[in-house]
Amino acid sequence: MTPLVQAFFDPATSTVSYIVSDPISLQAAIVDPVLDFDPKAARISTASADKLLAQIADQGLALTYVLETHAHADHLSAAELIRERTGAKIVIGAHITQVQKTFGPLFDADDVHADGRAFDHLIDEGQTLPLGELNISVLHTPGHTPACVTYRIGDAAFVGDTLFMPDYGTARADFPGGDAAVLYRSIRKILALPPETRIFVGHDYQPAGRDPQWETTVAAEREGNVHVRDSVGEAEFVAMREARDATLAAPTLILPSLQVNIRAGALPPPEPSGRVFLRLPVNAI
Ligand SMILES: N[C@@H](CCC(=O)N[C@@H](CS)C(=O)NCC(=O)O)C(=O)O
Ligand SMILES: [Fe+2]
Repeated sequence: MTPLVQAFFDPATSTVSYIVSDPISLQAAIVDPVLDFDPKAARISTASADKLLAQIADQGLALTYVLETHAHADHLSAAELIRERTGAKIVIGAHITQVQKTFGPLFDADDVHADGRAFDHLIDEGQTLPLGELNISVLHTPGHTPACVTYRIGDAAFVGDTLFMPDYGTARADFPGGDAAVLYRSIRKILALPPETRIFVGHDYQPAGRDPQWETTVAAEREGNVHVRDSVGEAEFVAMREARDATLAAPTLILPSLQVNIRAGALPPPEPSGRVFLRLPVNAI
């Protein structure tokens, strides 16, 4: 029950996207694809998504799903682009409705319905989807955002922004709907999986300038994660996380990202002129 996992690191946002496939049936899913965005020129490009799709085509894989671990606040999602190009279905945690409810009004995004209809499958803990001979199962792992999920496929777990590599620690918990204690409990749930479970993280911020890394195990995280190794209790974690979050600036792309990602990676509808705008609400976050 071992899927093939191929990782793609985006240095601009430190995001790791994945192609995960069943070696028998060649059914594949993409996890957390990036839509490239240059904020200086408000220019979108598709090099990162093109690379994923070229790899899928080269390897003769059949893409069935785009799996979103959460509504990202630091990069735009290429889910909609990939759905348009391939017909793949977009999957996200069911609590995305809460995130849409928070951020739709912030952007006066009247086209965003807070019922998740922009996505194809809203999934929650305990639900599964088939991936060839393998199963995609879901853990609800909130804390970084209310809708964060972890996807388990065979011996692999795609944990999004919960824990990162052992030498970096964990995700921030200060976005709207985030909660450090809730994050701690979600991480403990992940770390209760079998110790040999392969963990694939959603970002790597390359501590001390080391090369990017994205794969570890439950055992290695329990033994050595600098924020949540087994000896760290909830109160200690929450104090550390809240103190650290108080020092963090907003992600560079938070405003462009959220308004696109609550639309499953679609841009806002065009204005009567035909031009498409992203909105920057002033003093709103
Ligand atoms: N400097 C980055 C920060 C992005 C960021 O805040 N990332 C979130 C995940 S979406 C996080 O958990 N960061 C942990 C940290 O910065 O310690 C940016 O501007 O994009
Ligand atoms: Fe995130």
